[in-house]
Amino acid sequence: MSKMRAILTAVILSITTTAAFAGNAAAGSYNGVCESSNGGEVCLYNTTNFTGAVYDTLYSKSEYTGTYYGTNTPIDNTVSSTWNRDPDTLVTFYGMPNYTGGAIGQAGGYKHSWEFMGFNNVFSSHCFESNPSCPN
Ligand SMILES: [Ca+2]
Ligand SMILES: [Ca+2]
Repeated sequence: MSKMRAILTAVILSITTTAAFAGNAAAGSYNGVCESSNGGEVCLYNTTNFTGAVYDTLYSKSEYTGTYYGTNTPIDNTVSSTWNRDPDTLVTFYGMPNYTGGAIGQAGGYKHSWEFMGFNNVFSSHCFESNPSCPN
């Protein structure tokens, strides 16, 4: 009985530790840092080489209404490179809001510069394939 109690205590301690890490203020969506924690972010840059201002998010985004972190520059139709830091989830970018228009996928973990691929300054939404509201 006392052994079972020890095991339960260990499990509870483990959960508490995990919650403390999840609440770490240094990591998170839209903090200006492209991170792989919490499942991995997708990061949008308005430069072609993954530098400068970034829009980093853990989530699908049906309309590009935001601005690059710390700037007044809208992300809509200004994205030139992207980095999918979710290692195992495809993200699809769309030329129009609500996951419509021309579409191109980016596999987990990859970086792409869209300048030479005909998708420069066109993206207006993106969707992680794990999101049930994504098309197909
Ligand atoms: Ca981040
Ligand atoms: Ca667009």
